Amino acid sequence: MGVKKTNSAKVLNDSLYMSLLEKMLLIRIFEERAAQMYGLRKIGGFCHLYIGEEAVATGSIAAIDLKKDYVVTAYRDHGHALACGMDPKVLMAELFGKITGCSHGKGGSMHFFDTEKHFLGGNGIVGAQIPVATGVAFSQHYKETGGVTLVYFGDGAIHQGAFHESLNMAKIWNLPIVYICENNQWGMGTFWKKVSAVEDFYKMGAAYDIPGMQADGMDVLDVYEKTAKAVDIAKNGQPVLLEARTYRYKGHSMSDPAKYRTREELEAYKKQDPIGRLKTLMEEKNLIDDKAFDALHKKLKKIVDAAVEFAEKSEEPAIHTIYEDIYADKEAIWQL
Ligand SMILES: Cc1ncc(C[n+]2csc(CCOP(=O)(O)OP(=O)(O)O)c2C)c(N)n1
Repeated sequence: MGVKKTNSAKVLNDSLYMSLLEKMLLIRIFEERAAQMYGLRKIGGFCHLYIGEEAVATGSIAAIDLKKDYVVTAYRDHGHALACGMDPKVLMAELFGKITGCSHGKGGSMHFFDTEKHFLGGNGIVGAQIPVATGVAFSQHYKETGGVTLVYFGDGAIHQGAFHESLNMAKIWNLPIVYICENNQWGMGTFWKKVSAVEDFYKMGAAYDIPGMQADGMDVLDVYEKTAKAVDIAKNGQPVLLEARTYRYKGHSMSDPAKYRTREELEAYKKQDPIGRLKTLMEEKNLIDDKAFDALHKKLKKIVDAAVEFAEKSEEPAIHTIYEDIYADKEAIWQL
């Protein structure tokens, strides 16, 4: 067995391959089930699936230490929440709008959140999570916790002023943060090259003297290694911009039939499927075979089945709780 060292304390070894495969497969099965439940109208509101992009959250979050590091993302947040170790039951219940959900059933798909797991959402406003995460990194720096923050955003969000203002502040304050652009190539129905002055997003940090890196977002091992390097740099007070080139298989949200792209384009990316690629590599290393993969699939499917059952059986939040959990200060404006 070859052990590949990174600059970080973490190393790529056999058990890490297995845990990366397991995590990506859990995200895939969880989301396929969520799509099915959406079709049955068990889930309402917006629901953005991460299918195809699993390697980005899985590889990058595996490279950090969630005892002190933090994760902040946008509305396409199911994969990041699961990669941070959130319970699929609590997440499915949130999708179902039940009281047992992580946001008491009042946040839904876009507002997964768990402070204990160091997962700070789940944000619906495009780009708004970037300054929030910059603030989290400021706190880590100020309190000298030794932690870093990973913040994720899309190719659509990178052109927001909030991104540029955040990078400038992160640089002048030497913040421990890695800005991760999940370039899935489509901002709703707009192809990224139509709206971007640059073709390589990782270069956009240069204006703020922030180093950039690029990862193959369909390759979980590449994402892992690049993130580990970026985190080592960020820990020394140098923010980093990491672009992960990836692809979403489904429409922007459940209501989008994705007619703006060709079947050929989609099929080309499916051939590079991150789960299939890791499985093939693990087969070559004799770490897995079809039988073991099927057993793993079965085990994870049971976890997701249990999550659906839990969500089905849970209660809806009582109507009188409608104004709770809105403000940090319990004295909400309507009560004054
Ligand atoms: C400030 C703001 N503008 C517009 C929207 C509507 N909107 C939601 S998602 C989206 C596209 C964002 O694309 P991208 O950043 O590439 O992320 P992806 O959905 O591909 O993950 C838009 C325009 C919004 N939620 N917030």
